[in-house]
Amino acid sequence: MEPTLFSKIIDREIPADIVYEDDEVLAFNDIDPKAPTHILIIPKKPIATLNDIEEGDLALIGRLQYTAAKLAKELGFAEEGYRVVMNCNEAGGQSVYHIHMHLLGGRRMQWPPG
Ligand code: D5M
Repeated sequence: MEPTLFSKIIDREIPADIVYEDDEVLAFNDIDPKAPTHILIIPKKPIATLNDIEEGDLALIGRLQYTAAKLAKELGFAEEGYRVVMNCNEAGGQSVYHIHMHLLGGRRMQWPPG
């Protein structure tokens, strides 16, 4: 897989506003926030799209969701509510081909999304 913007953030080749990191996961503020809190949670393992997840990645994907809930609790909007979104491929709105979970909080969300 070609290095993406997000692998460069993992490798500290380009800066990001990192809010959480462990051995497997990195979370940083989205550069173009769509809510008062908009964090991207990514695996350090490069996986291009949701379609490329393998059975061996299942715990890692769970860790992304676990991290989202943990951050929502720490930031104080877990009870009020929040949204997580993962876009897949062009029609799904994916622009960076390293899977990422958007954590959006701090405002009331609309449904359906655009
Ligand atoms: O989401 C890709 C997201 O990545 C989009 O919300 C903008 C964000 N982005 C792009 N470049 C950066 C940098 N350098 N730092 C932080 N956030 C960034 P997608 O679901 O692929 O459309």
